[in-house]
Amino acid sequence: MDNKKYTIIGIPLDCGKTTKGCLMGPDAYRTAGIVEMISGLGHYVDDIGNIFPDEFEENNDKHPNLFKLNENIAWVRKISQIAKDVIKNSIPIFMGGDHALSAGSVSGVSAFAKKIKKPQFVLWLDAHPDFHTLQSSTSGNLHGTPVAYFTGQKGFKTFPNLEAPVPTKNILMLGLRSVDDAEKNALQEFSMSAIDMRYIDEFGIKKPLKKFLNHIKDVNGMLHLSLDVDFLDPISAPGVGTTVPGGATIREAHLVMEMLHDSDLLCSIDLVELNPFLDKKGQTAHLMIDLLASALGRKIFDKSTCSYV
Ligand SMILES: [Mn+2]
Repeated sequence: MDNKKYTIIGIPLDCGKTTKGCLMGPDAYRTAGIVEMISGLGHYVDDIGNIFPDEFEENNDKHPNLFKLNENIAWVRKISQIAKDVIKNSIPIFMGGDHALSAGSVSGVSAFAKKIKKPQFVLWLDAHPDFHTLQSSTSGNLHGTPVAYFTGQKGFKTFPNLEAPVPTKNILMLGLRSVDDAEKNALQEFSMSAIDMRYIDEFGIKKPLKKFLNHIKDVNGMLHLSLDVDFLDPISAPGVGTTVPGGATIREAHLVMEMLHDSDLLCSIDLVELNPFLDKKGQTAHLMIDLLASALGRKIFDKSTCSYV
């Protein structure tokens, strides 16, 4: 097995929505043993601790309908800077924090991909597409907007300048089951590969992912994984503020992670939306770490032990 170098970045960002608790995410992952898991698989791991944004103006009078806009912008700037730096010589794991952080992580890693002349791809595992613009968002919660930002949609003038927008055709979304009308129209307009649970029920999760991974390999691309807790069914993953019934099963999620490991394409990872305040005795934190372990090379068997297969 190839040993890799991972850098863990704690991002206690909790301003992408009004429900509080994601700020405890990084410490919950540490408590559940994320560092020990990664080193136990034979990898090198460096936990650089939690990061925080530079100073920002709290006053948000110009956009009162957007929740904590200035704080979100300050976070995106900081996360993007750190992402650009860390990805130079390791695989960053952005430990959230809510999904607003991906505006920073993805914009940072895609700027690096552009610099080394590789196409950036994103696998978005989520119940929601998070493809709202600042204008289309009715909730005003910015954790519903990162995909629109990092794909270069209009209306993010107040945000940090985007160095390398990710083309919408380079994104695969899996697990969708809560999409509002504005997002439905936008996904269709941009021909986004957005796979909902109905598709997964009928045809399985393997086929679209395999096709996506083969394509990334063909064009020598870089792959960012963004794993939202609410991709999973809330029965197995209750520790999130945006539960939607009917999500991916534990086995479906592990299959995705094992396929990601087999592809050897992962360059950066977000673990987002864990809310330990809503979790049940660490169940969700442990599940997220088990899934990460599969993506990093943990296997049930190294080889088949049965002569009948
Ligand atoms: Mn999300």
